[in-house]
Amino acid sequence: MAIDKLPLKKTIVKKVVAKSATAGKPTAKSAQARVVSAAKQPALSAPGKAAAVTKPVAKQAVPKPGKGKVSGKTLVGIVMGSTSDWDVMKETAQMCKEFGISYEARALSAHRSPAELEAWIEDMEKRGCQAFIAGAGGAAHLAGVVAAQTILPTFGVPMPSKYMKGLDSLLATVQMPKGIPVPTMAIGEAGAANATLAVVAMLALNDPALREKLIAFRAKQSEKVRKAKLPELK
Ligand code: RP5
Repeated sequence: MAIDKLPLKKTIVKKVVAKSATAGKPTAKSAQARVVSAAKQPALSAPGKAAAVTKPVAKQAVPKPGKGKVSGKTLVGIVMGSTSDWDVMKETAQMCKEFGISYEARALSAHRSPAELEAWIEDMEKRGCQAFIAGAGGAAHLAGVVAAQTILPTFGVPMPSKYMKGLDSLLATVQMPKGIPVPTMAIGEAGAANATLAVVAMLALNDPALREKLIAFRAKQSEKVRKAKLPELK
């Protein structure tokens, strides 16, 4: 249902970050995700229930289906226009895993499966989602379409594309009309990882444990740079 048609109580205006959901110890269960083939996507099941899972096109290992929850909430909705985006978008999921944040990853297209996308967004809101990350390539409308249907922060990740090297994806994602913002990341893996880091920073505002994790992450990163040595000349 489009957000302008929702009665106010159905939107998530008053939802706050669930401290308990992100402050707990990360477990293997906490970061499991679903990746569902857009092409083989069945009609979405009832809210809260997982749709049937099919094999992604990409050859790399994909997290086991289901159970992408901590304390009953799925905090981050990761969506991509095609399973072919997973190779890049798995960086978002990986970063969620690193911070112990629950997520659900889906392949749903703004163009090829708009009804399923809309239903998923609504379902995610009901399940306590706090932010969406959307990655798509080419005429990349996905992040904008997600942002148009929710008031939750929605971050865009432009996918590299075959002929225009992701410039098309970047412009399509970032050039949003006034009123529906899509904070847009860099093209590719760095953008995918940074999208999650942006969500982490947002959630950390109300979650001291997550804030500490983010500070530790930055410190570790700085230390790595400090210790880095350039190779000697031969
Ligand atoms: C976009 O078209 C997807 O996000 C993907 O980046 C691109 C190509 O999709 P496939 O043809 O590989 O499914 O919608």
